[in-house]
Amino acid sequence: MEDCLWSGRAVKYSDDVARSNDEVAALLQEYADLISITGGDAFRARVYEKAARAVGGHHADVSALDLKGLQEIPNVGKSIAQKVREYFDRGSVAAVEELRAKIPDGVRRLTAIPTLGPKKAMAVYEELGVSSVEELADALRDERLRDLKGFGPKTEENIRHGIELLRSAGGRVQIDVAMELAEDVVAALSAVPGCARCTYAGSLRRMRETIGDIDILAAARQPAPIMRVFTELPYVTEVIGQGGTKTSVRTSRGLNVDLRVVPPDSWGAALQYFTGSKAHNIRTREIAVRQKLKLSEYGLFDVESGEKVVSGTEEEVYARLGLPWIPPTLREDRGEIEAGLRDELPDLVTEADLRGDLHTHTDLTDGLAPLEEMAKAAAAHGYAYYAVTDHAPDLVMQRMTDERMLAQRERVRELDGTYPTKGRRGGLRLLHGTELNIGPEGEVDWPGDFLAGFDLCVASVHSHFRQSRADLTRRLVRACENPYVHIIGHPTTRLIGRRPGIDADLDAVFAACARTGTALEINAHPHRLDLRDEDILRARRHGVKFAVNSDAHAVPHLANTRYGIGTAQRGWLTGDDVINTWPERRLRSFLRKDG
Ligand code: DGT
Ligand code: CA
Ligand code: CA
Ligand code: ZN
Repeated sequence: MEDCLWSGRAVKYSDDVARSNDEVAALLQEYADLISITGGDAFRARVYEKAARAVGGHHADVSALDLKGLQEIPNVGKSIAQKVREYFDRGSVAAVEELRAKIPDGVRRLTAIPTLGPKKAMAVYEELGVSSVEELADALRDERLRDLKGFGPKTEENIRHGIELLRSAGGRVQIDVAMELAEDVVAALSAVPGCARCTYAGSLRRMRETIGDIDILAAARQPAPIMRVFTELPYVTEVIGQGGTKTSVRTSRGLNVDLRVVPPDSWGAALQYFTGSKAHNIRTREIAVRQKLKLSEYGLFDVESGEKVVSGTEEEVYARLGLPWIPPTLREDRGEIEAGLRDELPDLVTEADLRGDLHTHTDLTDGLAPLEEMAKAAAAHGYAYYAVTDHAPDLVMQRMTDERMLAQRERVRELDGTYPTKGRRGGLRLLHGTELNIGPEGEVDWPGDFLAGFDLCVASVHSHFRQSRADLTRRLVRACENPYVHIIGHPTTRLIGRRPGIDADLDAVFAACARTGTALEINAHPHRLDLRDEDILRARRHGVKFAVNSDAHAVPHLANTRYGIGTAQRGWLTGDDVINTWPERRLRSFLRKDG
């Protein structure tokens, strides 16, 4: 369970000791701040503060320590050790997220500045009414921060530096951060009189897992009014470049936005150009050249006459090149041109194809919402079936027991079929499942007779990420061979920008999945997107089936499946490849391993 608070930052890979320990120290310090800000127990806040300092100064890499090792650090007790493990295993800590969610939006925006903690953010918000990075920069310039208690010249310098860091964040951001901002910009510009069309292009339209900058395209006869509204959007902090039809801006969200305004009769060519990828465009341009056409950002032209070929839509552009329309998620020059020329493009899976979600949590473990709320939301989403898969006991911090699991099962059975589903006949079918932990030897939490009681078992690696390649491979293959395991959850365990995937022989794992009828998850959380697109392409060649799951820990996470579907499309998957697009009967037959 993660929200977007930190995700506006640059995403970088780094795995060194200092980095892990600093991350945890910052997290614990933040938690201490959040406890005080939200009026929690002062003693408890101090306990976390002390632990933060101890972790920050610890000599060994805390990410490599287990619960016992963590508790050997001074001032780190069991509950803190569990939070640290949770952070490395899941990428976030439920208790921290819960408190973060209680903080006003303005304060959250301010804490996007890497050097501004929640306590100081709360102070400037409450004392000065400052609720954006831009306003904070103004307050700094007007020397209004000086009068606040606890704000010295050193603090000012830190904040100034933090704002610079945020603005210059040259790195890439996660797709959800970019998507939220892009949808906002598109909505604002579409409302401008004279704007005939507006959409986002670039890597975001191709649904890449991280986004360098946002490319917005608008069609209008008069660019000026659209440009003006664009530069005046509240989160635009600086105009970097401006020409007649192009404007580039920095935003307070940690990424830049490029806007192009083109005449309506060039829309198709411009959209095709700015969607990319560059590699795909090079191929389409070559095809154009062979047909005595010139394809550029300005449109499609006849080379001999120099005349513009009307290209109102992308379909027209592709048709002119002798190609069917190619879905943006395929435009990476990974064979889509050849497949298009042969008219063999895959019939890609879409969000509308999904009939259910097969990996979700409730507040019985680390989810935020009770079973009833999650199920109700799933029904409202239009799903036909929905699997509840809370954590199994080996993830000790989740305190699962047989009794609690069986009590949940009873409740799931009572609720099965009772939630009317939007646009479908019959109520939402609930499956009772669990997310098992794949142990260091490939073993899972429960013996077969207990596992047999579940409708569905997801099995995931949550620990011992640094075993040898041979061990990690054997571990995953064993999990596949377990007759009660149906889906391997977030198969590589990577966290985008934070933790690389485990070093296993994926081809061996994919072969085992195909052989045993075990599906691979495409975990749709934007921090994970695991499997990633390239691995999906490989797995598909082995004949593996997939499940696009939200791994939701709260109701809003159910909607993350859009990113999972984007990733599945980038892996060329069709509905037939994805088990949770199948009718319930076919799914149940797969789960019984009927073949
Ligand atoms: P990003 O921003 O790094 O996530 O990736 P893109 O693909 O959005 O790249 P960006 O923003 O530099 O450019 C947007 C699109 O514009 C790109 O996908 C294709 C097109 N484009 C940009 N520069 C070139 C170029 O030099 N040649 C060609 N053929 N196309 C280009
Ligand atoms: Ca871009
Ligand atoms: Ca760009
Ligand atoms: Zn999960």
